Amino acid sequence: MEGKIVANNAGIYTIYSSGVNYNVFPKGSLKFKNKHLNVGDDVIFDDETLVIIDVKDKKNELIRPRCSNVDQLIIVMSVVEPNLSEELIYKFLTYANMNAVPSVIVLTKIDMLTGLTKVNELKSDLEKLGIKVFLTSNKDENSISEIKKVLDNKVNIIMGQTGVGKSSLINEIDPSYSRHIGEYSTALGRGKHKTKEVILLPYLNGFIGDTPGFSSLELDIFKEDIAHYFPGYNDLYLNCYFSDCLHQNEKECAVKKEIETGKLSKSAYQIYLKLLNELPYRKERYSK
Ligand SMILES: Nc1nc2c(ncn2[C@@H]2O[C@H](COP(=O)(O)OP(=O)(O)OP(=O)(O)O)[C@@H](O)[C@H]2O)c(=O)[nH]1
Ligand SMILES: [Mg+2]
Ligand SMILES: [Zn+2]
Repeated sequence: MEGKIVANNAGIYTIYSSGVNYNVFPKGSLKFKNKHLNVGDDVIFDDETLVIIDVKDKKNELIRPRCSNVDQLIIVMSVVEPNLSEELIYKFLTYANMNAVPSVIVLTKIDMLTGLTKVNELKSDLEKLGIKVFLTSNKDENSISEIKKVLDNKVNIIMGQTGVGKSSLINEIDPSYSRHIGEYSTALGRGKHKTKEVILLPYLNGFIGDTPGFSSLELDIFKEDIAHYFPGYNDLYLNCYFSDCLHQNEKECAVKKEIETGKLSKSAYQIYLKLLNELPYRKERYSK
């Protein structure tokens, strides 16, 4: 039979197939073939002996959150607790572009913010790049129904820092998922890592993936990646004079040209420069 791995509990995989969940083990020979398994993998399994026989080729594979065959990333960020970080949003979007996975942004806890000017500016900057941005909060039925519209028939993976409200959002989409909700610790300045594992929940011919929160420092992104995959900059480097242009002070830079003519946002470029400054070189890191 064919099915999709929707959870992994200490090496026992839950496979979802035609509306039924099976708890199965991988067959020993899978390991010899050097095929590892992630949540999201499509597999062939025996529903009588309950073993996984083979794993199909992966369309893509994310390291964080660890999962395969992702159709869409739902990047969740709260406007407070933890505070909105434009840098982090652009970093997550870069990560989505690096993996060639389409993404949308969901900004949560709007109920806790007075004054939406900054948030709306960010929204409009991102929408100019064709990125959908949703502003939401618990019990805000209008925004939740707008979010639902982009989820069907896809494997949607929710990603974001701990405590931003990923599991809460999933419960708003369908309360029967009954995901455990953590709390935000003002003392720690972050959430408490309530969700520990990636799990796929069936949703309208597709899935929604709840995932553990992680810090942006855990993402392997380097200067070279940001120059190629920063939102709006994709492929522009091909028109820069230097093939390894970092779009700073190099001559005949295609990105700088678009910023001068107003095609690309100046404020996003400031974030780009900040990220570029913080991130290490991919080359240096591996030559150590
Ligand atoms: N005021 C307000 N609080 C929210 C909202 N969404 C989530 N919260 C609160 O934020 C805290 C964290 O929520 P979770 O849903 O557990 O966050 P998470 O992103 O799943 O966190 P991890 O599982 O640790 O990665 C809880 O105290 C929620 O009640 C919201 O829209 N408004
Ligand atoms: Mg959670
Ligand atoms: Zn350039």
